[in-house]
Amino acid sequence: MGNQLGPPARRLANQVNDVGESKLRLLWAVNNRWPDREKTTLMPTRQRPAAQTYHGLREAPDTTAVTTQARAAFVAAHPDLKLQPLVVVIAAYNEAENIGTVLDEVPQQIADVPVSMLVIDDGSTDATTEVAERHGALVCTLRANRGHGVALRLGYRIAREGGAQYIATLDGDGQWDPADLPDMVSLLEAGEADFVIGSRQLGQTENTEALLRNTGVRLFAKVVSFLTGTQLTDTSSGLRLMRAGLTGTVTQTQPQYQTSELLIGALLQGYRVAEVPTVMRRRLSGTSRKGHNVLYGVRYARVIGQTYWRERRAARTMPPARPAADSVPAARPLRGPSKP
Ligand SMILES: Nc1nc2c(ncn2[C@@H]2O[C@H](COP(=O)(O)OP(=O)(O)OP(=O)(O)O)[C@@H](O)[C@H]2O)c(=O)[nH]1
Ligand SMILES: [Mg+2]
Repeated sequence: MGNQLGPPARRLANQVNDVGESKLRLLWAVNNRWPDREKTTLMPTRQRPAAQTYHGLREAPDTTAVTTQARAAFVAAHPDLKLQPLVVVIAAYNEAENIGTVLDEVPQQIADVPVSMLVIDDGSTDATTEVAERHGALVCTLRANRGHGVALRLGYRIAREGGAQYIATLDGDGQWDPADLPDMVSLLEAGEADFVIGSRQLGQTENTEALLRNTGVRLFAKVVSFLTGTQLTDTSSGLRLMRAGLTGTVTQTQPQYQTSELLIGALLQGYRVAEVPTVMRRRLSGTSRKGHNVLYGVRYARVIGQTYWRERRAARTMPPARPAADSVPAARPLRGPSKP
């Protein structure tokens, strides 16, 4: 298959590295399918770390191998790990300049609940892992970038296995403020919700010039509200808090566009979702690792549609996943307290 590529594609393939893995990925991107390893002739490569952001709507075929290896290395480095009841999971990709400040903002206790910090470094080519470790986080490092969703799922799994009761997510660039977490924890502690989202629509965003993104946030919130019957204002917030078990029962397959998949799945499985106002800040430094353009919006919309149909079908045939012991009414629109 490699021999069928034209000179420009071959030149490009030569620039990619990671001992063949990235080259396979590039061939896959060019041909829109994963090449047969046996039949692929790989050109000699320069040894450089992988540096591509993964944007596929399906996991790359080697994702399980990459995450299994990362988890095994993490477990070997931290045998008998016992995490605190609240684990803050941060998936980071090339955030060495920001991750230290983000971690420094996370308190050791949130609403009296002790906190562990877990960073999943998704194949960064900078010093994200080293900086995160210096700032007190446990770090699990993937050898190649396999997507925000993949990294978070690995983080959720490690958190659950370490005994977490609640899992919070933040981004690695400082846009979400952990100062909002105490209100969110209180809602879970009071048994009023299973999943709490920090909403920039109920609060505000400092990225007022990002018209396309802000319009998308409003539009997708309306679409998901309509589909799920739950009034939502922000479906793509990176500031979230949930019961740890929820992350194990909601189906998640998206490598990159993971927020709406988790949210729609949770709602259709009967989990109660609440929103609290938050301020979305500007990135501490650098530019978006994902990019914001029409294509991003189209992919996001596709994930909403696919997830909705999949979960609706599943909801018809399976009982709700939310544990019956949580003896509070099933999903209903809920809002957290407004900030003064
Ligand atoms: N694991 C993983 N994380 C990613 C990837 N791309 C981005 N991230 C992380 O996901 C978070 C959000 O990504 P951003 O690039 O900041 O996207 P954004 O917040 O929508 O865009 P900006 O507002 O421009 O920052 C950050 O913590 C990134 O480091 C990726 O491919 N894998
Ligand atoms: Mg960001």
